[in-house]
Amino acid sequence: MATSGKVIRCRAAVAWAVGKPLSVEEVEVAPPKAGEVRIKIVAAGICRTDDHIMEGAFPNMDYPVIPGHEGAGIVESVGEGVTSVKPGDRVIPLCVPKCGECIFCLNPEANYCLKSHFVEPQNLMPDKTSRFTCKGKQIHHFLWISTFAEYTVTPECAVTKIDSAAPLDKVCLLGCGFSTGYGAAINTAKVKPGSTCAVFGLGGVGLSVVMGCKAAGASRIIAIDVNKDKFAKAKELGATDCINPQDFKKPIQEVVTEMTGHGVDYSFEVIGRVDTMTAALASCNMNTGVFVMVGELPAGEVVSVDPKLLLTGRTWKGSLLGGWKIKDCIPKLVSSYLEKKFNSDLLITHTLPIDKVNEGFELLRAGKSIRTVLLF
Ligand code: CND
Ligand code: ZN
Ligand code: ZN
Repeated sequence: MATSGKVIRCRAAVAWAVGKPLSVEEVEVAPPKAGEVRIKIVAAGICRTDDHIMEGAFPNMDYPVIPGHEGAGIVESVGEGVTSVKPGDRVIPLCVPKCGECIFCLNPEANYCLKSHFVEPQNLMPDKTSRFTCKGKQIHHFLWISTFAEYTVTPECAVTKIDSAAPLDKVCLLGCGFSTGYGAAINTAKVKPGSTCAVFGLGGVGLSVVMGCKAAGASRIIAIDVNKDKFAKAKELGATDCINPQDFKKPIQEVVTEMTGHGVDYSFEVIGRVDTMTAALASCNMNTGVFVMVGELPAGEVVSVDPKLLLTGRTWKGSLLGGWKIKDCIPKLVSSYLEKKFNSDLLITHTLPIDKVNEGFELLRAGKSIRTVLLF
């Protein structure tokens, strides 16, 4: 391509400091170095995790930074030695990479590679430099993929090729929200047919958990949110009961336990709060109940629990990116999307140009959107 090997000037949403709205700027994006890929991002979804950056709640974050970890695009150019993608390929950047060599990449049961952010911060490329500059300043990467940029650079291990027929403005959700929620039910909880589930939080990720529980054959799916405007969509996607904790005097875990006799088989927290994590844990049955934590607590916050809750047999699990081995699984999920095995389009409530990125975050905070897709 004509731009190959050159610096590209383009738009990106930059978080200059904690507590400031994003600012859409012209940035310079350097060509990919060896082992790296430069991607023209076509569409990016807004996930709550990006909001944590602006709040200063995301662990190990350096500023200024370009957020965004859900997106889809087309490879513009590749650095030396890159073999798995070539210019023109449609791709999804991966917020959990696959180095392919670490003990967890080699373990079929694990998906969190040792090159991932919580192990080794990904604010810079693996060679500890950045490909982004703006107004003469170095701008940091986020999770190695920074999808809120018209062009971004990722290591090859953080990008995967998808079917060229995939509509990028739709399958961008498979980069995080949909895959995270759907996989939490299918891979992490391993929901069984005929079982009962409770899902706390009905945002883009929580509603994807509802879809996963339904696809796995759950007979009862209790959807819980303080925003009753989320209930219609939850029912459409498979929830059998929708409840608002604010409508009850007693704690919501008691309500769920009474509704089901002894608590659900599987509970999920998809909000990122201490109180709802404890409530979700206590909502699954004391013997075989499985609680899956998907929501992310602000950096430094801790949950304290009565160990008796676990002593009787409950299991507390965490799930990142739905437990998928993401480099291999995303292309398969895209194929399933194209075969209409699930309809993640139902999660997209708004589409905005990148210049209106802050409007997208306001819609999310106000509980008016599920997923907003930003278009470049
Ligand atoms: P979003 O903000 O869209 O959804 C959260 C939902 O929770 C909203 O519908 C709220 O109304 C609801 N809610 C808020 N407070 C309460 C409460 N006290 N009781 C009941 N419901 C409440 O967020 P999202 O769906 O984009 O993300 C959800 C969480 O998942 C968030 O913590 C995000 O950081 C995390 C996440 C995890 C992962 C992963 O890999 N584990 C990946 N991406 C995002
Ligand atoms: Zn690895
Ligand atoms: Zn996310």
